[in-house]
Amino acid sequence: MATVVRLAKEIIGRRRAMVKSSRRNTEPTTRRGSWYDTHMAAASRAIAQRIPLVDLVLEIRDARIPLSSEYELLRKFNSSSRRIVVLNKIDLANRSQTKEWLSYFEQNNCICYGVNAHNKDSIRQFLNFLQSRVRELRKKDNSFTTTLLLVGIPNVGKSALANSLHQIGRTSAAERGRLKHATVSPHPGETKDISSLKIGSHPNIYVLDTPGILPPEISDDEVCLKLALTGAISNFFGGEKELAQYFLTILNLSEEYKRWSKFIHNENEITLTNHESDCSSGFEKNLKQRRQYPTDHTQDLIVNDVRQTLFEIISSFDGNMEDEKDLRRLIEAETIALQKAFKIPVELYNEDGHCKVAGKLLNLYRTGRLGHYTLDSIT
Ligand SMILES: Nc1nc2c(ncn2[C@@H]2O[C@H](COP(=O)(O)OP(=O)(O)OP(=O)(O)O)[C@@H](O)[C@H]2O)c(=O)[nH]1
Ligand SMILES: [Mg+2]
Repeated sequence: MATVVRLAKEIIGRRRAMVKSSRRNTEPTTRRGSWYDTHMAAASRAIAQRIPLVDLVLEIRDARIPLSSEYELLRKFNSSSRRIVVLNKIDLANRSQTKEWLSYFEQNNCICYGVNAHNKDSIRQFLNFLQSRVRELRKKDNSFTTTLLLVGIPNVGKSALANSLHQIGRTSAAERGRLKHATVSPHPGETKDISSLKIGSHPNIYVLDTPGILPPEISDDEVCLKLALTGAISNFFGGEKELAQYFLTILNLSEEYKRWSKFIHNENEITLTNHESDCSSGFEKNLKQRRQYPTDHTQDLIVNDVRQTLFEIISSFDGNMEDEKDLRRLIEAETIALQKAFKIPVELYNEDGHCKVAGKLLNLYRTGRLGHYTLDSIT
């Protein structure tokens, strides 16, 4: 982990120097985020006013960065029984590290729950958990309606969670026709207003989906990198190339790539691209379905080529991973080789090609097709 941190700092340092010189030193480089606009400031005030009025506050965090995705507005909120930390996107995080994080929060007297907003079973269980919390609350107070406030930094999946809870939780036939929909997007900053969705009847339970909020300034550069890599910040002062280098550092130092050895020589076989693929019967079902309904596998083949390329380069690497110079050499070799795997036209095999590789690599990482990494570690 120390190597990741050192290399991350070096990547940021290089980028800062570049940005500074391109501005001819007229503007200081700053960590003040261009993400914090008047919209976010207004939303932040509106949410702060709601916090004391609701029954429960669900702080949605990204399971890949359980600490770095902390919601600053809640730091001063000390009602531990009214606050639940929800680690969303568990399908993208390292499974055993998620377990460790959940027990870490519990040990620190924080109610915590891990969920995947795209998985119906996970949402059903989460809904049961929320209903039992609501029943606890109602023992003390008999009001008919319970309101849960979903808060979090941008892009952690608040709207996706609100939609899934709404779809599964609204129960009566009359309500089925009135399905609401919060807009979900891979880009941060999609939700602009607070909206209410019903997720349960008898007693009535509502969730309030809110815009994502980040602090105006983030002093820790590595936190900035993690937020940008996971998609919470889009206009990060570093570019995609730096982010991709950061991701490759993490990938090179993890064991994840070793799992790809078993797929590399079966080019005629249908490849694995999703999280279930690693071990479960879900994969076999998936495979049967794919065999029954042949589709365009171009994307799958590219993912397989990318895995194969990375596997071959890392496993034949003769340098020392703990040495930054060696690691940089490895990343350079990977970037060059990935141009072919990503089918980038040969005439772009230069800086342009490297930028394209970076964009495509980040996309694969963010959709979980290059493994499952938890970027924060418990110290
Ligand atoms: N793999 C995975 N993707 C998810 C999950 N939840 C949400 N997403 C994806 O993450 C992206 C962001 O989801 P949103 O629900 O728009 O996030 P948000 O927190 O509402 O974002 P803002 O409105 O910008 O604050 C979308 O591409 C979702 O499809 C999850 O549990 N797993
Ligand atoms: Mg949203």
